[in-house]
This record gives sequence, C-alpha cells and structure tokens, in this order.
Amino acid sequence: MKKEIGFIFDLDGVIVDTAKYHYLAWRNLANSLDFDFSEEQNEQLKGVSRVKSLEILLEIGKIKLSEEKKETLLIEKNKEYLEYVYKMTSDEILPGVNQLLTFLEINNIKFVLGSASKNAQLILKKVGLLERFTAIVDGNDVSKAKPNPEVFLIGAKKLNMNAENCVVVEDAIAGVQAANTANMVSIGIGDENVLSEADYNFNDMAAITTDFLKNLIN
Ligand code: B16
Ligand code: MG
Repeated sequence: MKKEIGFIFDLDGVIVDTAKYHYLAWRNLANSLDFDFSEEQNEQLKGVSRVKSLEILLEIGKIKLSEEKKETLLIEKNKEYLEYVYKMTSDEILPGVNQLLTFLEINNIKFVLGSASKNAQLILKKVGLLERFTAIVDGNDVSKAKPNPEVFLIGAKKLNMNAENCVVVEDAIAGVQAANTANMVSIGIGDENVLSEADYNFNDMAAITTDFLKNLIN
C-alpha cells in the first residue's frame, strides 16, 4: 500500500543555484567596505538568513556598523541580487528537479517550498515552477531561521500532513538539522561528509532515482 507522504523542498542549492548570485552581491558589498570575500567563505552563508549572512560577512571583515548602516547595506545587497534574479529563466532549474517534480505529480504526492529566502516566490516565478507547488513557505513566513524547524512545520501544515510523513530535501547543514528536529525524513543534497546527519544523501538532485522514490512511498 502507498504511504501518504509530502515533500518539502529547500530552494537555493536544491531547485536552483542562486548561491552564485548571492556571492556576487555579498562580494561587492565586502569590497565596498574594503575587504575581500572568497567563494569558500561564501559557503558559510548557504541556507542562512539575509540578516545573519550580513553578520557573518561583517565578522569576516572585522567591521562593526550601526544598525542603520546595516539596514542600508541589506537593502543595497538585495537590490543587486535581484538584478541577477530578474534575468533567471527555466534554464537555471537544476538537473533532476523537473523529473522529480513530475514523478511526484504523477503519483499524487504534494510538495511545498521551505526556504529561508524572502525572494523565493519571485525566483520560482522566473524559472516557471511557482504554479507547481501546493504552497510556498519562505523567509517572509518565519520568525526563527533554520536550524529551527519552524519553516518545515509550517510546510507540513500546508501539506496537511504529520511531520513524520514529510520528506525534506536540503543542501545546508542547518536545513538538515531543522528537518531532523521536526521529526521529518531528511534528504541531503551535496557532500555526504558535510551532510552526514541526513537520513539519505545524494550528490545532486539528478542522483535521486525512481527506485529510491518508489521505496519511500511503498
Ligand atoms: P534572501 P534557501 C537561502 O535560501 C540561501 O541559501 C541563503 O544564502 C540566503 O541568505 C537566504 O536564502 C536568504 O535569501 O536574501 O533572498 O531572503 O537555501 O533557504 O532556499
Ligand atoms: Mg539551500
């Protein structure tokens, strides 16, 4: 018999790679404050909220700023980031995503988004995926960032499902931890040594096989 399950997808690093655009905008901001910011350091910002990202960046640059100045910088950073987002098309959907969503649709398995981004709706619209999601839960809906499970618990409500019937797909350690704390099944996308706390690991979305999905629902 088929189990009733639902999926909750993270956005950046799972559906699309917006990290590269976040990086360009954060690096510009760092440079404007006279320090450099490497791609390696950018790893620390993945899955982290916008406000927390700025705090980490300023720590790296050893810079202290007033709350007012931080607000201005956050607005500037987002403005630059959105310039990249506006140019996004369906070509930027990561390999394997469309196939996975189609499998879920054919099998009547609902899916929602569970992302830290406040730009999630716009990004999904730009790549043509917005209408396929049952609901979007994003940075505008939560007061506590991952690893707090709030975003996924709201996702479960939107799916009308108990937490243990929800499967979370995540690329960030904080996201995997949030899923585990919520008592959900966690799938880590990326380096399995980094995401070792996940219940299942795949290098990328294209590596998730139909057999694996069938096993999950049967
Ligand atoms: P925004 P996810 C996260 O998306 C990104 O990984 C993270 O780098 C970013 O700071 C955060 O969204 C907030 O994004 O500035 O658009 O509100 O991985 O949770 O989908
Ligand atoms: Mg992510």
